[in-house]
Amino acid sequence: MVDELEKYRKGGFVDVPRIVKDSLESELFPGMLPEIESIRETDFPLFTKLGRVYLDNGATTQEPQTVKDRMYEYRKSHMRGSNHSKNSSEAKEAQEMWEESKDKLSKFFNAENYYIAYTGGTTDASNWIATRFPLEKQDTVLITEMEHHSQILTARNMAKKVGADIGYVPVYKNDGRLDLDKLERRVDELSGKKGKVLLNLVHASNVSGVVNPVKKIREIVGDDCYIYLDLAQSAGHMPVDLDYLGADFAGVSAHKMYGPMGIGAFFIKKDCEPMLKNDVSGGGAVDLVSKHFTAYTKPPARFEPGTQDLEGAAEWGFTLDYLNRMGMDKIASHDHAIGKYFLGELQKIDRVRVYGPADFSRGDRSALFAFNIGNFLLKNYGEVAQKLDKRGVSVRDGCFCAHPYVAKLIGLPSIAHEARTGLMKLGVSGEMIKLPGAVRAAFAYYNNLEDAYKAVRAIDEISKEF
Ligand code: ALA
Repeated sequence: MVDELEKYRKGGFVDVPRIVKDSLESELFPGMLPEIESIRETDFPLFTKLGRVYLDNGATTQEPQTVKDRMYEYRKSHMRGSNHSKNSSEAKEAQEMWEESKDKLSKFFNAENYYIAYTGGTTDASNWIATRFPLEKQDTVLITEMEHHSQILTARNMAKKVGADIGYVPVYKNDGRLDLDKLERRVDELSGKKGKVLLNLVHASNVSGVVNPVKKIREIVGDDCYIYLDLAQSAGHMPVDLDYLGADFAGVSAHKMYGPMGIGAFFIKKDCEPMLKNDVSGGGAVDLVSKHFTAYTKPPARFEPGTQDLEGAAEWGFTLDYLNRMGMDKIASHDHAIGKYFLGELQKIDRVRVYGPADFSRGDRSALFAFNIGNFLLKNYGEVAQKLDKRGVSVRDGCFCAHPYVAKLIGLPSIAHEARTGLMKLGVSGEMIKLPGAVRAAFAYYNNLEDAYKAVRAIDEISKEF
């Protein structure tokens, strides 16, 4: 395929407009969705109408028109009901929809051995594990260096409350992959110690695109270590089989998988449910309350106090129907095909440095790419993102809510990062203190080859301006 593609190289870049004109996309980029143009026309007409190349899919994704329409019809034809009322027709109907949506989630993630509680999103789910996990002084929370702040801060908060230890599992600075040997050593050391171990683990990184080998990690850490898995960046891009991966707990957001904003889910392996505390509570989570006693209700209701986002759940259910029709395998292949092409071209642009694995050969990379133009100390990422936006390309720039990981990937010594953070905590500010970041382009199944091509050409042009 590579050789074939080389025939279409013109002025240093693969001549995508010619390939498209000759309808050779599927032949030259195996794995691409053959129906991509009709998907865009039916479900994402705004891309063409507004002339946007949307590559900020790591931050949030776009919702298909089919899902929006279905939700609109649902709202038009249904009266609202609450999850607390039992006998009104509206409440019954709303609760049926809610159960149906949960059922769809359970099937989608192969999570029949899990309880599912709705949350506000992945950050909310990280906070849930941090408030409900029965951490004690003799326990340890392990956090990988590639975690999002929602995983780091919540873990630190929970550990601080009881005086438990925190440990970091290092990543390799060249490609951002997790150091599995060090993880194994760390867990071995802890096995002689009294106390539980909880590992906060991201499935797919929002900075480097590294996809962690969760199943292998489960084997390494053994059954005695609890794993909380952050699915924010993987769920919309690849099939996720929770039962196979073997996580004890997991969190996900609907809006990163083409669904509505403001709703997510928290998965709890049924065996692990009894240990979880009721520190987030309220109406609906109980069977009986007296002035001095509380009889909590059964899971998952005991994890879902208050009036829930029943409409969000319905909409998410419609999204899951849509994704099931598309097929997550096909979505993953498409992401890969476009991502491979984009990465190859990006690497050819002078002075562009891409972080994370340099290719897709090990099957542990997603189509999300953080990069810098020139030395990271230039801190030009904001300007690059603005210039891309002016050319119609949406990306995210900054430190992606993963400061320790970004610092390591760009090559800032850990001591320098600690010193900067310490100074900032003391109120010192200024350009010197600010952590340098990067620009990030993240693909989704609705991006086509031209999107990637336009972004590559724009980045090339911009690179010459610095
Ligand atoms: N964590 C999200 C991102 O990486 C918001 O953009």
